[in-house]
Amino acid sequence: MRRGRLLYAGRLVTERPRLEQRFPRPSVMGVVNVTPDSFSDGGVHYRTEAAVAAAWAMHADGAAIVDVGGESTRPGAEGVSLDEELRRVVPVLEAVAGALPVSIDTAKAEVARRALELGAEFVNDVSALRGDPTLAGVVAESGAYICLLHMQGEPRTMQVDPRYGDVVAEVKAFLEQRLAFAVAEGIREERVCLDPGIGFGKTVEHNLELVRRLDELAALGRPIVIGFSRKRSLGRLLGDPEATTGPLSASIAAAVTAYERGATILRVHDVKEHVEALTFARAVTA
Ligand code: HH2
Repeated sequence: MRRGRLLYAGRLVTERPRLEQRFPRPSVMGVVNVTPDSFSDGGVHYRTEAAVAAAWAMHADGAAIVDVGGESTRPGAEGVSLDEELRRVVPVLEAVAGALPVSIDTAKAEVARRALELGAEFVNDVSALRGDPTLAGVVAESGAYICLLHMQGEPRTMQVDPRYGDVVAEVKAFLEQRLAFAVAEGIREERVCLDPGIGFGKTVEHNLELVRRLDELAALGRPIVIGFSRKRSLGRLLGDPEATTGPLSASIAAAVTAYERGATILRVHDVKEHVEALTFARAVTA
């Protein structure tokens, strides 16, 4: 094998740059939920053709990567079976992975393995390697990038009554521990990014505090991912106590604010508008 290259799934894969080189600040991750029940889009990308078209459109609009997922993690969601998750995402991955930059949003090793074989380069794991004991090995072997996300509880119950002493200190300690676990499992630290998990077992105030003190999480030395797009905290902050989503305007403000406090990757549904807003923010701060 030539120096600087590695073999995965029978193919030579050029060694990847550090995550922060591959995804400079700010980079936009476009969300493609191949689900009938996601909180944010009501299933508009559930059909393969719709998901593929959305992925290409997000790429054209400036997304650095598109995040394809087949299982909703919205509050109250039940998990889906391996077969069902594969049935949803594989046709989409066959059409786009390798042709444009793709992340797979999964906690299942088998889904990640199939996605990486098809050309995905990034695993977005909301379980932070706590869900499937074989996922870390799949990521390590493939050399993929990975996002580790903080969640209190599990999607079915996480929004029932989330509590913390100091939310930032607890999320930081968790992410530091999961980063150490990933590295101990053979994943290179330079391929890992961290996500405080906006809305994953957090109140509105917890989510705001995490963005307010994002510099403390950035001090862990790894790029930070923020996914505030369309989340219910935005709608609730704006005065609807029953909101299950939030508007685009507040989503953009959240992304720009997070970027200014150190976020690297912004995970969003409305790529064009976020790319435009972040281009301005970057021009001012760069
Ligand atoms: N949020 C959701 C799903 N995956 N991944 C990361 N890294 N960060 C996030 O904040 C995040 C995530 C939930 O949003 P969405 O995918 O739009 O909804 P659903 O889980 O209902 O499909």
